[in-house]
Amino acid sequence: MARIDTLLIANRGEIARRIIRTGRELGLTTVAVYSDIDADAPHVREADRAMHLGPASARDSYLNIEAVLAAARDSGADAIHPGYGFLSENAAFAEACAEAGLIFVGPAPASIRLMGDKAAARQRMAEHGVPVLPGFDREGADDATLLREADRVGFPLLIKAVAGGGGKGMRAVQRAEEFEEALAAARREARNAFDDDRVLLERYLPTARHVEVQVFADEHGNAVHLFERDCSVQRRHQKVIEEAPAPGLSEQQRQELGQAAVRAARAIDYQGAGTVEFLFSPEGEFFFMEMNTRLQVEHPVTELVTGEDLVAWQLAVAEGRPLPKAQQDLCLNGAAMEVRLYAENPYQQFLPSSGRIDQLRWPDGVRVDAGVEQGDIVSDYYDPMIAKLIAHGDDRDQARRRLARALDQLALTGVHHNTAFLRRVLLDEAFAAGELDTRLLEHRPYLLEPAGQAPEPLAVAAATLVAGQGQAGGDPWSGLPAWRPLGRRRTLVPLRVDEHDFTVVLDNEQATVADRRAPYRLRRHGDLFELDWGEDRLSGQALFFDGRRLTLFVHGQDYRIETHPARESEHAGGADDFRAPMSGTIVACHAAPDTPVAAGDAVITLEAMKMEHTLRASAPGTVRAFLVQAGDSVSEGTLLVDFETEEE
Ligand code: MV4
Repeated sequence: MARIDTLLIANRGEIARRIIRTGRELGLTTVAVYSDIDADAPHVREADRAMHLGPASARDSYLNIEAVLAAARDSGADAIHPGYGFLSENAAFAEACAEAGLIFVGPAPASIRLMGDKAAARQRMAEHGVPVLPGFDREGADDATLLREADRVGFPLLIKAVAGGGGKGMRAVQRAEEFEEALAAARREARNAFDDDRVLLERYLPTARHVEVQVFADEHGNAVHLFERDCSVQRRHQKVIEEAPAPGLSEQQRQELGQAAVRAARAIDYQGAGTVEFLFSPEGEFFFMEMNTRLQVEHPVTELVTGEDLVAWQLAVAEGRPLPKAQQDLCLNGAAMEVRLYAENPYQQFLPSSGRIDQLRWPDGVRVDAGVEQGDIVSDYYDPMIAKLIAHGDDRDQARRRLARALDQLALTGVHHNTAFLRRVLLDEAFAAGELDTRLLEHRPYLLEPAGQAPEPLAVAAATLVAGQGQAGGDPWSGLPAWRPLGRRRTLVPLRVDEHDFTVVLDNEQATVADRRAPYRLRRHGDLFELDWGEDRLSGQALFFDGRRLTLFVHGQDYRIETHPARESEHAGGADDFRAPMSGTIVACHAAPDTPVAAGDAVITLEAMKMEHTLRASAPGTVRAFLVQAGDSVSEGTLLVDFETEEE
């Protein structure tokens, strides 16, 4: 039995931190590696030691086998954990580790190689009674043979790259007439992507779920599964939400799936952590898709429902110890759900967004596996995942609601992110009902579209927060100019929410904005707030005061609120004639609404410091509405009149 004292983590970001955490708990010395731009990255700060690899580009650093092995040698590491991505499924790297006398925390090179060949994997599975879809996977078939076999397999079918995986180099073919052209395209794509143009054919299952099973095996002949995860919600083969257990499976289906996955692991003499992916049909049949020979991004949902530490399991297997538990000692507890928070721009086809994380506050009540903290950089060299948020609950709906609530309590600025999108999916009716399939997002394109929050409730929330400032000590918003009522019934708060100007009138527990007047109630706990305004309910965070700026985080989106819009702004025409020049009380409104007013006409009068000030139109126009009435107290800068100047 080998012993691991010093563990080098050949990765970065959240997964490096995740592995360091368990390494530390187990009393190991942890060694991080880093590229030029990661010298101050969180995983480097947290490891016991850190070794420099090379330039920022992954090829020169985290993918550089020689550099990683040199770092292991120089740091005295006896094992390397590859995490996911980078070198984790590189058989040559696993081999090089063995040759250098290092333990590779993962399966044997032969297992990685076999599962990397999708045709060989399919054949091996079929031989061992793991269900596969009808297909054709014989080595070295020419195009004429493939065309003949396509007819036998039947349409629609998929052409898959043998060297592919994760959806790369995949082509659906609906009819025989389209086959030859699709084959040529698939081969071209595969040659470009993998330098290998071999393909296989498989009957296409158009509506199916992605259900995968976590398996573990050791060198003593033990193999178990840790139940399944449903990862059906994907966007362009990128997983968006993962959960365990898969909703709607019967106990019998769950057992059959688990047993098939264990058969798959045994079929290739597997060791360590693996994931067997299945397509799960609406009829409840399942078919082998592929096997991932690494710890997966979504492993935390399995950890939350089993209570096991999968990294600790991996290290046990790597040391040659038996699996920590037998199948009958493993059980499911409740449900867990994970979302992947990405630095990407929903306004630009979800392109990666890079930059410094200016402001960041993680929510309570969920597990957060994050790659960055406030002040850290999301660079465009690596995967733009910021964090995974994982909720546990007694059942699926509780986990789902906890996760949605956590997204409401997340605060993040500096990069674009997909929080609002994730929240919309979590709250989607079909998703909430557990009606999962891999085309859920395709069928609901509106979930992908950025939907701006209706600004009126936001304005009310901002105004009440601002008006209520000073009620509790040590508020983050105590630096704001005060908008308290000056001894009278009404308070007016001028605001700019993004590009929109509002004046919110608060009186007698009623808030008025635009033409809507409704009772409001605001509750606050620290930075969190919850507003009821008529039928609307809005909850979020109010944060980060910067002079006159308030940032509200509502429903995953951040809104900049200026609480005292500057006079010299681009605000339309003569309206700025009618801001209160100083704090005071309205005495009279002179002009009639919707009636023309000439330049120089008196429009409104206020009293301040025992003097009356009459505000006049500087140009001809029309009073659209008075935003105040006689007797109101107003503070300096308050917009008093909605005034429209005449077109020139
Ligand atoms: C399929 C399939 C339907 N029928 N195979 C996508 C990734 C790769 N692992 C294989 N994939 C698929 N293989 C057959 N015979 C549908 C997909 C698929 C998919 C699978 C899981 C999650 C999302 C998906 C999105 C599109 C296609």
